[in-house]
This record gives sequence, C-alpha cells and structure tokens, in this order.
Amino acid sequence: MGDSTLMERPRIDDRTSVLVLTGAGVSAESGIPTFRGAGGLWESHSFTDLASPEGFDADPALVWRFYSSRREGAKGCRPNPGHLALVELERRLGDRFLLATQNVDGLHRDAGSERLVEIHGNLFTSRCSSCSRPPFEDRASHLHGAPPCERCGARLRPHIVWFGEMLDPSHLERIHRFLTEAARRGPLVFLAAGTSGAVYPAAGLVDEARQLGACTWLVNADPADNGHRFEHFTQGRTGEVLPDLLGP
Ligand code: BV8
Ligand code: ZN
Repeated sequence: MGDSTLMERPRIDDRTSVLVLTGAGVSAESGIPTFRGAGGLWESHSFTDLASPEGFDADPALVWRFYSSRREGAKGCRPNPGHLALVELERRLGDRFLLATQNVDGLHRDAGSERLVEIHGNLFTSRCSSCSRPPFEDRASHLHGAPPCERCGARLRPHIVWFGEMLDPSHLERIHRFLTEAARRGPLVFLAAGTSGAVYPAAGLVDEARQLGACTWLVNADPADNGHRFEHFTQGRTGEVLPDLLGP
C-alpha cells in the first residue's frame, strides 16, 4: 500500500460533497479487461463497431456473442479494494456522495455501493429492442442469435448505452442536480478514477464540476485524454491509491 502520510489527499470534512466517476480501470484489478485491452480487435471487430446500434443491426448474433463472453468473464470477478474504498466513503458521507460509473460489470453494486448511477447500463440486464417491456435481469449467454422478446417477438438486446446512443436523461439529470445542490451546500470534490477520459459525455463531467467550483482529482494508471482539466493527478492503481486517498 502507498504511504498515505506522503500522499496529497482531497480535503473531505463534514460539509464536503463528493461526486465520483469511475471507468474500466477500477475493475481491472478484479480481472475485467479494460477497453484498451478488450477495446482491441475482438473476432476482428473493433469495440466501437460491436458496441453500436449499427453493429447490432448488422450482426445481432455476433454482438450477442460479444456480450455473452463479457457476461461469462464478469461472473467470476469480485470487487477489489478500490470498489470497497468507494463504499466506505459513501457510508461516511451519506447523501453528500454520488457515484457515476461508466462500467457495466456490476462490481460497484456487488461491493455494496447504493448511491450509484450506471450511466452506460449494466451487462446483466437485457431489454426488448422494440416494445416498451421494462429492462429485466438476464445473466444468460445467448450464443445462437438474438433471443426473441416474449411479448412482441422482436430481438432482445443488452441494456447498454452503445456509441451513438443517448445516455438515460434521468441519469444525467440526477448527476447534474447532485452537483448543483452540493455546490450550494458547501465544498465539492469531483474524483475520476480508472478512466481514460476518452468517451463523452462522461469525460465532460470534470468541466461541469469545475464550473461549479469543485476541486478536481484524477486517479489513473496512465495520463488521461482529459487529464489536463483536473487540478490534481495521482498516478497509480485504484485498488492501492483509493483506500489511502479516501480513507478517514
Ligand atoms: C453520445 C457501454 C450522442 C458499451 C460505452 C467526437 C468527440 C466527442 C464525442 C464523440 C466524438 N465522436 C463520437 C462521439 C460520441 C461518443 C464518444 O465519446 N466517442 C469517443 C470514442 C470519441 N459518445 C457516445 O456515443 C455516447 N453517446 O454521445 O450520444 C447523441 C446525441 C444526440 C442524439 C443521439 C446521440 C455514448 C457513449 C457510451 C458508449 N458506451 N460503454 C460497453 O461497455 O459494452 S463506453 C465504454 O468505453 C465504457 O463504458 C467506457 O466509458 C469507455 C471506455 O472508457 P474507460 O472506462 O475510461 O476505459 P478505458 O479502457 O478507455 O480506460 C481505462 C483507464 O484505466 C486507462 O486510462 C488505464 O490507464 C486505466 N487503468 C487500467 N488499470 C488501472 C487503471 N487505472 C487505475 N488502476 C488500474 N488498476
Ligand atoms: Zn418486445
């Protein structure tokens, strides 16, 4: 573990609110490949082709094989100390804490995070690509084509936000409302952890937080695309850094 006495740490007192944004790097130490890894060629397809409505329309069976292999891979993974440090901080701050995650692996939920917004969806949830049937838990692998919706017969799809698709407006509204109310209440800290800052609108949250006067922190194994927009940068593995950085 790093020596927390030497590490510069965000000031979190009994009036401070904290918004955290996590990316694939937080799950890397649990064994979930990041997109730099998984984002590479998968069955000679690029990630953004597979994680897109066009990719699904072109070859739904291939996209379901991709998500089924990620479901199977994630099933054997457990939260790591980085996830648990965020659960502890939530317990300490209560409604002065909110966690927005780009990760779809469900590990924050497994770790015990409750004030959680899964802005890119969840790997273990499916929905109908056509009718208004609500999204439902689905841990199964679908290796022989897209399963049909029981209600209307259309193809089921992963309940995931694909490239080119809008995020759930209620998720963005919840984050925006948290930031504005927190900034009115007292000091605000925005922490991004384990994310390359490449994907929008998530990568733009740092700008919204700064405009509201937030103190901004990035914890990442490597410099991030939007890293220059953070006031503080702690380079390292989130499983090691977050327990020291956020501890009481
Ligand atoms: C939208 C679900 C618009 C899928 C995902 C040009 C400019 C700006 C924007 C765009 C543009 N062209 C296109 C866009 C829009 C696009 C976008 O941002 N594209 C990027 C590629 C340029 N965004 C969208 O399409 C979004 N929608 O904009 O809608 C719109 C408007 C009107 C009407 C209709 C539509 C939707 C984006 C959501 C896409 N879905 N996920 C799935 O998972 O299957 S994104 C997916 O990739 C992840 O969820 C994640 O968000 C992203 C990868 O990012 P990271 O999580 O950061 O992971 P990455 O591997 O990149 O980085 C990991 C980091 O961790 C690394 O830096 C590494 O160093 C570090 N690390 C590794 N190990 C550790 C570690 N750090 C610490 N500790 C460790 N142990
Ligand atoms: Zn349907």
